[in-house]
Amino acid sequence: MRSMITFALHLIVGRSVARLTVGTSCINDACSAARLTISNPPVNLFDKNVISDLNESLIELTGDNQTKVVVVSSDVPGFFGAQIDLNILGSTAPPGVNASAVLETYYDNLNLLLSSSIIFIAEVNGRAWGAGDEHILRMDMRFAGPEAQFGAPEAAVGLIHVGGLQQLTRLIGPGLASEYMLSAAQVKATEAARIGWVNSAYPSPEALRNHVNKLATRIALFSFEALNLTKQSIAEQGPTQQALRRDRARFEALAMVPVVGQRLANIVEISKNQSTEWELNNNNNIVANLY
Ligand SMILES: *[C@@H]1O[C@H](CO)[C@@H](O)[C@H](O)[C@H]1NC(C)=O
Ligand SMILES: *[C@@H]1O[C@H](CO)[C@@H](O)[C@H](O)[C@H]1NC(C)=O
Ligand SMILES: *[C@@H]1O[C@H](CO)[C@@H](O)[C@H](O)[C@H]1NC(C)=O
Ligand SMILES: *[C@@H]1O[C@H](CO)[C@@H](O)[C@H](O)[C@H]1NC(C)=O
Ligand SMILES: CC(=O)N[C@H]1CO[C@H](CO)[C@@H](O)[C@@H]1O
Repeated sequence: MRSMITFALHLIVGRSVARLTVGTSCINDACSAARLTISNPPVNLFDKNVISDLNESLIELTGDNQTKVVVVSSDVPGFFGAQIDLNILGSTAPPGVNASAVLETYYDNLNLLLSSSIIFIAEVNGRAWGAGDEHILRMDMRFAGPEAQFGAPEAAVGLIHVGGLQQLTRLIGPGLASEYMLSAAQVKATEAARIGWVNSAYPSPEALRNHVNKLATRIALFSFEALNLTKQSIAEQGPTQQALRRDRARFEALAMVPVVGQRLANIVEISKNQSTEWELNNNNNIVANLY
């Protein structure tokens, strides 16, 4: 049913056909406020399909001269977005998959969220671990529902929260960012709202959606130019592209360490290839099972 509605909206606004893992729909009549829905059950793993569908969707929306605001959400219960598919990072990439090309697209997407003139709003009512958290941190605003949890598992793997580390540090400050990232903590919605990881938290999914839709619709009343230049100016307070390049170099150096590769392979194995049961409590499971 949902995909039929999405498809009908595509026809109405002349958008291209829905992709496998990322759906597009309109929030207001003009479709200047739109929604991207990530749909890669069971855990919204950032696998090669999500990464390439997101890339296409972001490029299409940025170039359409119509979309001003995009809400990004999930239709997978319990998850906004899990980690990256660890098979891509480790030595277990399936045959025919060019892991380094997938990773390049992953970083392109993180950069597009910052450089696009579109205002991105994360609507999070599920777990945002690793890659999921890196994406929301690069959006312009974040809001949480009762099922939301946030966390950077990377330190427990032997890596860094590459695409989100600098943003999180600016949002919540170096002391709290150190505490949460260095301990690979799992942070609930109300705590995330209290410290500024998200703007605010809502007691029900309906209240969350109502707030986000109203906000997106109101922002979409205003001119492209004012929205874009406000975003560009705010970005001057944020980390530079060079900062991400330096963090990528740090990440890649750590990923080459043999014990890290071993740990990635261990996690793929004992998590039964990142199963739902494992991912529900990902960070705590890594700590409990590997240390
Ligand atoms: C958007 O506007 C630019 C500049 O006016 C134009 O070059 C481009 O073709 C437009 N794109 C679409 C999809 O209409
Ligand atoms: C894999 O992707 C990288 C980066 O995009 C590219 O440089 C390389 O040529 C690709 N390798 C193959 C075998 O296609
Ligand atoms: C947004 O503003 C930047 C300047 O800060 C400009 O380079 C870019 O072309 C603008 N984008 C749009 C879509 O107007
Ligand atoms: C593990 O999961 C990934 C991502 O869903 C999938 O591409 C891969 O085929 C799976 N590997 C095995 C051995 O099941
Ligand atoms: C694989 C793919 O489509 N990559 C694209 C992702 O987005 C960037 C723009 O930032 C394009 O240059 C890539 O071609």
